[in-house]
Amino acid sequence: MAADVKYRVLLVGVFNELSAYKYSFSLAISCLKTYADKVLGNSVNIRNLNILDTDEEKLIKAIREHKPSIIGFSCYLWNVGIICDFCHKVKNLFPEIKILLGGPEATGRREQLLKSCNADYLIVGEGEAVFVEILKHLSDNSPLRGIDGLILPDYSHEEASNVKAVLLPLENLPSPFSESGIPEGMHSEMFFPFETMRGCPNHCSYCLWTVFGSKSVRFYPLDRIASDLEYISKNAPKSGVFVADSDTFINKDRALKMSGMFRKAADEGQLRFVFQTNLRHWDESLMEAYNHELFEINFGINALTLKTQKVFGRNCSESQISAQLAEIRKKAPKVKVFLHIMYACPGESFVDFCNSLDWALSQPNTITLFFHTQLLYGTPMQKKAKELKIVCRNSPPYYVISSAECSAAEVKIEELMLICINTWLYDVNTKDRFRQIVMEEYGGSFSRAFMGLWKKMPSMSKKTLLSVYSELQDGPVFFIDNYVIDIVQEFPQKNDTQKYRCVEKIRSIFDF
Ligand code: B12
Ligand code: SF4
Repeated sequence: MAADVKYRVLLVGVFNELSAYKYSFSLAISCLKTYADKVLGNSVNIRNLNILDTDEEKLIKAIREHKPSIIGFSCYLWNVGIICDFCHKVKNLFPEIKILLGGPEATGRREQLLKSCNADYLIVGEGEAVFVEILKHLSDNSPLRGIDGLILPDYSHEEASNVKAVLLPLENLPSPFSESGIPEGMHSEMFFPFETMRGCPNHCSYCLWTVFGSKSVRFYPLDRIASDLEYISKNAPKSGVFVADSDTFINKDRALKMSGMFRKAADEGQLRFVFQTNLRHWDESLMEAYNHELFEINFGINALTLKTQKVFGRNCSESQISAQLAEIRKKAPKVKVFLHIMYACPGESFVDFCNSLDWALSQPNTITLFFHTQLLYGTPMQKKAKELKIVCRNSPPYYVISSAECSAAEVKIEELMLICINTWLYDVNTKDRFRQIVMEEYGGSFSRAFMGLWKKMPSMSKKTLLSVYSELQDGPVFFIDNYVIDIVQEFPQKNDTQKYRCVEKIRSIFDF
């Protein structure tokens, strides 16, 4: 590539609004820009744009200002619908601009997404190496067909299915934080995804990582992690850092070494860390090392029903889980413990769901987040959907509508239950009274309490609840999951009008 050629690229990260994570930042596009800048130097001019899904005007303004030859969109479940709309608008307004897609939805949907967005290029899996390769080829005017990791619109289904991700050693990747700088305006109380590793050795059937081509686990050097954490704590204090690893604690020695780095950043920069992990990896030494009030640990329980665990590719009994959790509560009392449980899962009946819910809500000092099971494109579970008799929405977020064990009507009751129980349990106006009713009238069973209250509910209240349900269903993608997440983490504020309105209505029917 000639040194004076400026290939202009606009990379776009698109978010929807979660009250818990208001100001977000796309780690994906930062990694891409930092790597391409390092390899291609001044021969490219890449601008990154982080926008909300409502910010179409900002996007158009940035295109007019930056005049890119290529726009790259980072596609996830939460934004792929709006990105498709953006792509069609861009093609209408600026037909000369080429569109590049990447991210988990691009990896899962491949040629089908490329076509529905009318885009020009799509990258499978990790993007750094392929992105640079495309830019090099475009600048040299050499043909793109055959570049590893790339799909073009004229690829057949078979050709697209055979495209494999290209993985680089992590030591070769420059840091999007300490070597690139945090984007302007993101210098305090931000929310940053942060990696200490890539890949996952497990193969949970619902997860895209199994097809990401990254089963081999690769780690970033420890000194880079230390300098990045120091950089964030100095330059964006009081921020939330979401550690985006498959499981930070998979390698115990490393996790123990990193604990001091995380603690230092939490103490000096008041950074709040969110980790994701499997309970199995936790022993006494880890519990003690990570016992810090600014650490939040998300334990992926996913399912208690053994039949479901089998479908997921997991195997851990309820008693093992309870015992391990009790140990963590004892040895790491300062950490905030979140349990992640999926509902509407294959293998789980309505009764199993109720049992899981009651188990989860009886765990002391924990918060449980329930996620609607989704059949992500490209995952083993999606491929086996027919065999498992799962019916799901065919557009994002691909929620399971019914399974062999649970009818659509039962899944709907599960959602109504989650909306009501979470609102009544976390709203200051209802929580004490609701708990008292559960304990005194329903022997501590939240699910039986809901079913009892639902039976007695006047028809006007039922109507109100069903109207909130359909408002949440028809709202932006994931609204029910997002509603519940926001409620348990940071109650929606008055200015968050739609969610707040829903909360008010659910609160009002509690007094029927
Ligand atoms: C951080 C994170 C979040 C944050 C998002 C905030 C944020 N600012 O990013 C939070 C906690 C809010 C979140 C929520 C959810 N998340 Co999430 N999350 C992640 C996580 C852990 C890290 C993402 C990340 O930054 N990775 C690091 C970067 C470097 O990797 P990457 O994103 O894959 O990007 C690389 C490639 O994909 C590619 N690439 C990406 N974009 C582009 C663009 C171009 C142009 C190119 C060329 C290449 C390219 O190159 C990048 C560099 O190699 C991933 C799992 C994971 N570790 O990736 C799940 C993941 C993205 N989340 C997922 C899901 C399902 C959810 C939820 C829907 C869960 C739920 N049921 O509620 C919610 C949705 C919330 C909402 N907004 O509505 C799925 C998405 C699946 C999909 N098909 O999109 C993932 C992949 C987890 C999984 N195991 O399946 N999540
Ligand atoms: S769900 Fe977690 S443990 Fe399972 S394959 Fe995905 S990243 Fe790995």
